[in-house]
Amino acid sequence: MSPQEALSDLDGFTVEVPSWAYGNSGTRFKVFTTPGTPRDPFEKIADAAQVHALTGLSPRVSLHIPWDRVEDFDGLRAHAEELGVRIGGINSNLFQDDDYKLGSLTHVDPRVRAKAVAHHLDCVDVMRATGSTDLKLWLPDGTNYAGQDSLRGRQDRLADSLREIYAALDPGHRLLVEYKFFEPYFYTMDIPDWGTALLHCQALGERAQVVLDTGHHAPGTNIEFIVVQLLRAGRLGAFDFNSRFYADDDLMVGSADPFQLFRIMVEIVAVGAHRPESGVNFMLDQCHNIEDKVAGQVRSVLNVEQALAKALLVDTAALTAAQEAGDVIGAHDVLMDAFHTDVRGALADRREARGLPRDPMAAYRASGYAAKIAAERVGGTQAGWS
Ligand code: PSV
Ligand code: MN
Repeated sequence: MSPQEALSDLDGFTVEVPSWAYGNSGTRFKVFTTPGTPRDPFEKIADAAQVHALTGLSPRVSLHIPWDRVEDFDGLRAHAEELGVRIGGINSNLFQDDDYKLGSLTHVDPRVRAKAVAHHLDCVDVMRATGSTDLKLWLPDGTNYAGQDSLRGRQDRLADSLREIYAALDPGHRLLVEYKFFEPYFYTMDIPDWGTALLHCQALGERAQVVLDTGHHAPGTNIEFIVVQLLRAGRLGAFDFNSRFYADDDLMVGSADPFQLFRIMVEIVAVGAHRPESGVNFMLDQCHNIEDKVAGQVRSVLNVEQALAKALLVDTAALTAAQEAGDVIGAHDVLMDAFHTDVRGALADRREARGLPRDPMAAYRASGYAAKIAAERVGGTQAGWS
Protein backbone atom coordinates (compact mmCIF):
# COMPACT_ATOMS: atom_id res chain seq x y z
CA MET A 1 0.00 0.00 0.00
CA SER A 2 1.36 3.45 -0.89
CA PRO A 3 1.76 6.02 1.92
CA GLN A 4 -1.03 8.06 0.31
CA GLU A 5 -3.36 5.07 0.44
CA ALA A 6 -2.40 4.36 4.05
CA LEU A 7 -3.05 7.99 5.00
CA SER A 8 -6.47 7.98 3.33
CA ASP A 9 -7.51 6.07 6.45
CA LEU A 10 -7.33 9.44 8.22
CA ASP A 11 -10.57 10.42 6.48
CA GLY A 12 -13.27 10.67 9.09
CA PHE A 13 -10.85 10.89 12.02
CA THR A 14 -11.73 13.70 14.44
CA VAL A 15 -10.51 15.14 17.72
CA GLU A 16 -12.88 16.69 20.26
CA VAL A 17 -11.71 19.90 21.91
CA PRO A 18 -12.59 20.98 25.48
CA SER A 19 -14.34 24.30 26.11
CA TRP A 20 -12.13 24.90 29.16
CA ALA A 21 -8.97 24.96 27.06
CA TYR A 22 -10.03 28.41 25.81
CA GLY A 23 -10.68 29.84 29.27
CA ASN A 24 -8.06 30.86 31.81
CA SER A 25 -6.44 28.19 33.91
CA GLY A 26 -3.30 27.98 35.94
CA THR A 27 -1.60 26.22 38.76
CA ARG A 28 -2.41 26.57 42.46
CA PHE A 29 0.12 29.40 42.45
CA LYS A 30 -1.18 31.73 39.77
CA VAL A 31 -3.67 32.04 36.96
CA PHE A 32 -2.27 34.31 34.23
CA THR A 33 -4.87 36.07 32.14
CA THR A 34 -4.66 36.69 28.38
CA PRO A 35 -6.35 39.42 26.35
CA GLY A 36 -9.13 37.97 24.21
CA THR A 37 -9.96 35.11 26.58
CA PRO A 38 -13.65 34.14 26.16
CA ARG A 39 -16.11 35.51 28.67
CA ASP A 40 -18.82 32.92 28.09
CA PRO A 41 -19.49 29.56 26.41
CA PHE A 42 -20.51 31.27 23.16
CA GLU A 43 -17.06 32.82 22.85
CA LYS A 44 -15.35 29.56 23.83
CA ILE A 45 -17.22 27.83 21.01
CA ALA A 46 -16.21 30.57 18.59
CA ASP A 47 -12.55 29.87 19.45
CA ALA A 48 -13.06 26.13 19.10
CA ALA A 49 -14.64 26.72 15.69
CA GLN A 50 -11.46 28.55 14.64
CA VAL A 51 -9.42 25.45 15.44
CA HIS A 52 -11.74 23.37 13.27
CA ALA A 53 -11.73 25.94 10.46
CA LEU A 54 -7.92 25.82 10.40
CA THR A 55 -7.40 22.08 10.77
CA GLY A 56 -10.63 20.43 9.60
CA LEU A 57 -10.06 17.99 12.44
CA SER A 58 -12.07 19.17 15.43
CA PRO A 59 -15.79 19.44 14.73
CA ARG A 60 -16.93 18.89 18.35
CA VAL A 61 -16.51 20.81 21.60
CA SER A 62 -16.95 19.24 25.04
CA LEU A 63 -18.69 21.30 27.70
CA HIS A 64 -18.14 21.34 31.47
CA ILE A 65 -21.17 21.91 33.68
CA PRO A 66 -21.68 24.25 35.53
CA TRP A 67 -18.84 26.25 33.92
CA ASP A 68 -20.68 26.23 30.59
CA ARG A 69 -24.21 26.56 31.89
CA VAL A 70 -26.31 28.95 29.79
CA GLU A 71 -29.97 29.91 29.93
CA ASP A 72 -30.54 28.81 26.38
CA PHE A 73 -28.81 25.56 25.42
CA ASP A 74 -30.81 25.44 22.17
CA GLY A 75 -29.24 28.78 21.33
CA LEU A 76 -25.76 27.51 22.22
CA ARG A 77 -26.27 24.48 20.03
CA ALA A 78 -27.47 26.66 17.14
CA HIS A 79 -24.48 28.99 17.63
CA ALA A 80 -22.10 26.03 17.42
CA GLU A 81 -23.78 24.66 14.32
CA GLU A 82 -23.70 28.07 12.61
CA LEU A 83 -19.94 28.10 13.17
CA GLY A 84 -19.55 24.59 11.76
CA VAL A 85 -19.08 22.63 14.99
CA ARG A 86 -21.33 20.80 17.42
CA ILE A 87 -21.50 20.03 21.12
CA GLY A 88 -19.62 16.91 22.18
CA GLY A 89 -19.33 15.30 25.59
CA ILE A 90 -20.86 16.85 28.68
CA ASN A 91 -18.50 16.81 31.68
CA SER A 92 -19.97 16.83 35.15
CA ASN A 93 -18.22 18.63 37.99
CA LEU A 94 -17.94 17.11 41.45
CA PHE A 95 -14.85 18.99 42.58
CA GLN A 96 -15.92 22.54 43.40
CA ASP A 97 -18.72 22.31 45.94
CA ASP A 98 -18.14 22.55 49.69
CA ASP A 99 -20.55 19.66 50.26
CA TYR A 100 -18.09 17.38 48.47
CA LYS A 101 -15.15 17.83 50.83
CA LEU A 102 -15.38 14.23 52.01
CA GLY A 103 -16.85 12.78 48.84
CA SER A 104 -19.67 13.18 46.35
CA LEU A 105 -21.01 9.96 44.78
CA THR A 106 -19.25 8.07 47.61
CA HIS A 107 -20.16 10.39 50.49
CA VAL A 108 -21.35 8.72 53.66
CA ASP A 109 -24.32 11.10 53.84
CA PRO A 110 -27.15 10.06 51.49
CA ARG A 111 -28.16 13.71 51.05
CA VAL A 112 -24.78 14.59 49.52
CA ARG A 113 -24.84 11.49 47.31
CA ALA A 114 -28.33 12.40 46.10
CA LYS A 115 -27.13 15.91 45.28
CA ALA A 116 -24.20 14.53 43.25
CA VAL A 117 -26.49 12.13 41.39
CA ALA A 118 -28.99 14.94 40.71
CA HIS A 119 -26.18 17.00 39.15
CA HIS A 120 -25.72 14.22 36.61
CA LEU A 121 -29.43 14.12 35.83
CA ASP A 122 -29.10 17.81 35.15
CA CYS A 123 -26.19 17.04 32.81
CA VAL A 124 -28.37 14.50 31.00
CA ASP A 125 -30.89 17.29 30.38
CA VAL A 126 -28.06 19.37 28.92
CA MET A 127 -27.21 16.41 26.66
CA ARG A 128 -30.81 16.29 25.44
CA ALA A 129 -30.82 20.02 24.70
CA THR A 130 -27.45 20.06 22.95
CA GLY A 131 -27.60 16.73 21.11
CA SER A 132 -24.65 15.35 23.05
CA THR A 133 -24.36 11.59 23.46
CA ASP A 134 -21.50 11.32 26.00
CA LEU A 135 -21.77 12.01 29.71
CA LYS A 136 -18.26 12.13 31.11
CA LEU A 137 -17.72 11.61 34.80
CA TRP A 138 -14.43 12.16 36.55
CA LEU A 139 -14.76 11.26 40.21
CA PRO A 140 -12.52 13.45 42.38
CA ASP A 141 -13.49 11.49 45.54
CA GLY A 142 -10.91 9.90 47.78
CA THR A 143 -9.32 9.99 51.22
CA ASN A 144 -6.13 11.39 52.69
CA TYR A 145 -5.58 9.16 55.71
CA ALA A 146 -5.75 5.46 56.45
CA GLY A 147 -8.88 4.79 58.45
CA GLN A 148 -10.54 8.04 57.36
CA ASP A 149 -13.41 6.09 55.80
CA SER A 150 -14.30 2.55 54.81
CA LEU A 151 -12.72 1.90 51.41
CA ARG A 152 -15.17 -0.89 50.78
CA GLY A 153 -18.16 1.20 51.89
CA ARG A 154 -17.11 3.93 49.48
CA GLN A 155 -17.00 1.45 46.57
CA ASP A 156 -20.46 0.15 47.46
CA ARG A 157 -21.90 3.65 47.67
CA LEU A 158 -20.21 4.56 44.38
CA ALA A 159 -21.73 1.53 42.66
CA ASP A 160 -25.20 2.55 43.87
CA SER A 161 -24.76 6.17 42.73
CA LEU A 162 -23.44 5.14 39.33
CA ARG A 163 -26.41 2.80 38.86
CA GLU A 164 -28.79 5.71 39.40
CA ILE A 165 -26.92 7.88 36.89
CA TYR A 166 -26.71 5.11 34.30
CA ALA A 167 -30.45 4.45 34.64
CA ALA A 168 -31.16 8.08 33.75
CA LEU A 169 -29.41 7.93 30.36
CA ASP A 170 -31.37 7.81 27.11
CA PRO A 171 -30.78 4.79 24.84
CA GLY A 172 -28.36 6.68 22.58
CA HIS A 173 -26.30 7.99 25.51
CA ARG A 174 -23.05 6.65 26.97
CA LEU A 175 -21.53 7.09 30.40
CA LEU A 176 -17.77 7.66 30.17
CA VAL A 177 -15.97 6.99 33.44
CA GLU A 178 -12.54 8.54 33.97
CA TYR A 179 -9.90 7.40 36.46
CA LYS A 180 -6.99 9.19 38.08
CA PHE A 181 -4.35 7.74 40.39
CA PHE A 182 -3.99 10.66 42.79
CA GLU A 183 -5.18 14.23 43.38
CA PRO A 184 -7.12 15.88 44.87
CA TYR A 185 -6.69 13.12 47.47
CA PHE A 186 -3.45 11.35 48.23
CA TYR A 187 -4.08 8.18 50.27
CA THR A 188 -6.80 6.74 48.06
CA MET A 189 -8.84 7.80 45.09
CA ASP A 190 -12.16 5.99 44.68
CA ILE A 191 -11.55 5.41 40.95
CA PRO A 192 -7.74 5.38 40.85
CA ASP A 193 -7.13 3.14 37.85
CA TRP A 194 -8.49 1.60 34.68
CA GLY A 195 -9.29 -1.67 36.44
CA THR A 196 -11.59 0.00 38.95
CA ALA A 197 -13.23 2.08 36.20
CA LEU A 198 -13.69 -1.05 34.09
CA LEU A 199 -15.24 -3.07 36.93
CA HIS A 200 -17.79 -0.35 37.60
CA CYS A 201 -18.54 0.00 33.88
CA GLN A 202 -18.99 -3.75 33.48
CA ALA A 203 -21.39 -3.80 36.40
CA LEU A 204 -23.43 -0.99 34.84
CA GLY A 205 -23.88 -2.20 31.26
CA GLU A 206 -22.57 -1.91 27.73
CA ARG A 207 -23.02 1.84 27.44
CA ALA A 208 -20.65 2.51 30.33
CA GLN A 209 -17.11 2.88 29.06
CA VAL A 210 -13.74 4.02 30.34
CA VAL A 211 -11.99 7.34 29.66
CA LEU A 212 -8.21 7.20 29.55
CA ASP A 213 -6.64 10.55 30.43
CA THR A 214 -2.98 10.29 29.45
CA GLY A 215 -1.96 12.44 32.47
CA HIS A 216 -3.61 10.21 35.06
CA HIS A 217 -1.03 7.49 35.60
CA ALA A 218 2.08 6.99 37.67
CA PRO A 219 5.31 7.90 35.86
CA GLY A 220 6.53 5.08 33.65
CA THR A 221 3.12 3.43 33.26
CA ASN A 222 2.78 1.65 29.94
CA ILE A 223 -0.34 3.41 28.68
CA GLU A 224 -0.56 1.56 25.38
CA PHE A 225 -0.92 -1.67 27.35
CA ILE A 226 -4.00 -0.21 29.05
CA VAL A 227 -5.31 0.83 25.64
CA VAL A 228 -4.97 -2.76 24.45
CA GLN A 229 -6.79 -4.13 27.49
CA LEU A 230 -9.67 -1.68 27.25
CA LEU A 231 -10.03 -2.30 23.53
CA ARG A 232 -10.04 -6.07 24.11
CA ALA A 233 -12.83 -5.61 26.65
CA GLY A 234 -14.74 -3.33 24.25
CA ARG A 235 -14.72 -0.58 26.87
CA LEU A 236 -12.40 2.13 25.59
CA GLY A 237 -14.90 4.97 25.35
CA ALA A 238 -12.61 7.96 25.02
CA PHE A 239 -9.25 9.57 25.55
CA ASP A 240 -8.47 12.77 27.39
CA PHE A 241 -5.24 13.59 25.58
CA ASN A 242 -2.57 15.76 27.15
CA SER A 243 1.13 15.57 28.00
CA ARG A 244 2.80 15.28 31.35
CA PHE A 245 6.33 15.49 32.67
CA TYR A 246 5.47 14.98 36.34
CA ALA A 247 1.81 14.66 37.33
CA ASP A 248 -1.44 15.83 35.74
CA ASP A 249 0.40 18.59 33.88
CA ASP A 250 -2.31 19.03 31.19
CA LEU A 251 0.25 20.21 28.60
CA MET A 252 -0.26 20.04 24.83
CA VAL A 253 -0.54 16.41 23.77
CA GLY A 254 2.50 15.08 21.94
CA SER A 255 4.76 17.77 23.37
CA ALA A 256 6.36 15.84 26.24
CA ASP A 257 6.46 12.41 24.65
CA PRO A 258 5.46 12.13 20.98
CA PHE A 259 6.73 8.54 20.96
CA GLN A 260 4.23 7.54 23.63
CA LEU A 261 1.42 9.10 21.60
CA PHE A 262 2.60 7.15 18.56
CA ARG A 263 2.71 3.88 20.53
CA ILE A 264 -0.86 4.49 21.70
CA MET A 265 -1.95 5.14 18.12
CA VAL A 266 -0.26 1.95 16.93
CA GLU A 267 -2.57 -0.04 19.21
CA ILE A 268 -5.55 2.00 18.08
CA VAL A 269 -4.79 1.39 14.41
CA ALA A 270 -4.20 -2.32 15.01
CA VAL A 271 -7.95 -2.75 15.55
CA GLY A 272 -9.24 0.13 13.42
CA ALA A 273 -10.30 2.09 16.50
CA HIS A 274 -9.37 5.38 14.83
CA ARG A 275 -12.40 5.02 12.57
CA PRO A 276 -15.56 6.82 13.69
CA GLU A 277 -17.59 3.59 13.84
CA SER A 278 -15.35 2.32 16.67
CA GLY A 279 -17.02 4.82 19.00
CA VAL A 280 -13.72 5.86 20.60
CA ASN A 281 -13.90 9.60 21.23
CA PHE A 282 -10.46 11.20 20.87
CA MET A 283 -10.79 14.18 23.17
CA LEU A 284 -8.29 16.69 24.45
CA ASP A 285 -8.18 17.72 28.11
CA GLN A 286 -5.63 20.47 28.40
CA CYS A 287 -4.91 23.77 30.07
CA HIS A 288 -2.96 26.43 28.25
CA ASN A 289 -1.52 28.37 31.17
CA ILE A 290 1.16 30.38 29.40
CA GLU A 291 0.74 29.72 25.67
CA ASP A 292 -1.88 31.13 23.29
CA LYS A 293 -4.95 28.99 23.82
CA VAL A 294 -6.28 28.73 20.26
CA ALA A 295 -2.80 28.06 18.89
CA GLY A 296 -2.27 25.53 21.69
CA GLN A 297 -5.33 23.63 20.56
CA VAL A 298 -4.27 23.81 16.90
CA ARG A 299 -0.87 22.38 17.82
CA SER A 300 -2.51 19.62 19.87
CA VAL A 301 -4.95 18.39 17.23
CA LEU A 302 -2.15 18.44 14.63
CA ASN A 303 0.07 16.42 16.98
CA VAL A 304 -2.66 13.80 17.36
CA GLU A 305 -3.12 13.64 13.59
CA GLN A 306 0.64 13.27 13.06
CA ALA A 307 0.89 10.43 15.57
CA LEU A 308 -2.02 8.64 13.93
CA ALA A 309 -0.55 9.18 10.45
CA LYS A 310 2.75 7.61 11.53
CA ALA A 311 0.89 4.68 13.07
CA LEU A 312 -0.94 4.17 9.77
CA LEU A 313 2.43 3.96 8.01
CA VAL A 314 3.64 0.97 10.02
CA ASP A 315 4.46 -1.84 7.60
CA THR A 316 2.22 -4.40 9.27
CA ALA A 317 3.24 -7.28 6.98
CA ALA A 318 6.92 -6.69 7.77
CA LEU A 319 6.11 -6.28 11.46
CA THR A 320 4.18 -9.54 11.65
CA ALA A 321 6.90 -11.38 9.70
CA ALA A 322 9.58 -10.09 12.07
CA GLN A 323 7.50 -10.94 15.13
CA GLU A 324 6.76 -14.45 13.88
CA ALA A 325 10.45 -14.99 13.08
CA GLY A 326 11.39 -13.89 16.60
CA ASP A 327 13.39 -11.04 15.11
CA VAL A 328 13.38 -8.71 18.09
CA ILE A 329 15.39 -5.88 16.62
CA GLY A 330 13.83 -6.22 13.17
CA ALA A 331 10.32 -5.90 14.61
CA HIS A 332 11.33 -2.88 16.68
CA ASP A 333 12.96 -1.30 13.61
CA VAL A 334 9.72 -1.60 11.63
CA LEU A 335 7.94 0.48 14.26
CA MET A 336 10.76 3.00 14.52
CA ASP A 337 10.85 3.45 10.73
CA ALA A 338 7.23 4.58 10.85
CA PHE A 339 7.83 6.78 13.89
CA HIS A 340 10.76 8.53 12.24
CA THR A 341 8.88 9.21 9.00
CA ASP A 342 8.24 12.91 8.47
CA VAL A 343 4.53 13.02 7.62
CA ARG A 344 4.15 16.79 7.75
CA GLY A 345 4.37 17.31 3.98
CA ALA A 346 1.89 14.53 3.23
CA LEU A 347 -0.57 15.90 5.80
CA ALA A 348 -0.19 19.41 4.35
CA ASP A 349 -0.98 17.98 0.90
CA ARG A 350 -4.09 16.32 2.27
CA ARG A 351 -5.21 19.58 3.87
CA GLU A 352 -4.62 21.55 0.71
CA ALA A 353 -6.66 19.04 -1.28
CA ARG A 354 -9.55 19.68 1.12
CA GLY A 355 -9.31 23.46 0.83
CA LEU A 356 -7.62 23.87 4.21
CA PRO A 357 -4.41 25.78 4.94
CA ARG A 358 -1.25 23.75 4.38
CA ASP A 359 0.16 25.19 7.59
CA PRO A 360 -2.69 25.86 10.05
CA MET A 361 -0.38 27.46 12.60
CA ALA A 362 0.97 29.97 10.05
CA ALA A 363 -2.58 30.59 8.84
CA TYR A 364 -3.69 31.28 12.41
CA ARG A 365 -0.85 33.78 12.94
CA ALA A 366 -1.63 35.48 9.61
CA SER A 367 -5.39 35.58 10.31
CA GLY A 368 -5.16 38.26 13.00
CA TYR A 369 -7.73 36.30 15.04
CA ALA A 370 -5.82 36.74 18.31
CA ALA A 371 -5.68 40.53 17.86
CA LYS A 372 -9.33 40.62 16.81
CA ILE A 373 -10.64 38.84 19.91
CA ALA A 374 -8.32 40.89 22.13
CA ALA A 375 -9.86 44.06 20.69
CA GLU A 376 -13.43 42.81 20.80
CA ARG A 377 -13.54 41.03 24.14
CA VAL A 378 -13.14 43.98 26.43
CA GLY A 379 -14.96 44.14 29.75
CA GLY A 380 -16.85 41.34 31.44
CA THR A 381 -15.22 38.50 33.29
CA GLN A 382 -12.89 36.13 31.55
CA ALA A 383 -13.92 32.49 31.76
CA GLY A 384 -11.97 30.15 34.00
CA TRP A 385 -12.61 27.22 36.28
CA SER A 386 -15.82 28.66 37.73
C1 PSV B 1 -9.41 15.79 36.15
O1 PSV B 1 -8.06 16.02 36.40
C2 PSV B 1 -9.76 16.00 34.70
O2 PSV B 1 -8.86 15.28 33.91
C3 PSV B 1 -11.16 15.62 34.38
O3 PSV B 1 -11.29 15.22 33.04
C4 PSV B 1 -11.88 16.90 34.58
O4 PSV B 1 -13.15 16.97 34.12
C5 PSV B 1 -10.90 17.81 33.88
O5 PSV B 1 -9.65 17.36 34.36
C6 PSV B 1 -11.07 19.26 34.12
O6 PSV B 1 -10.11 19.92 33.37
MN1 MN C 1 -9.40 14.41 32.05
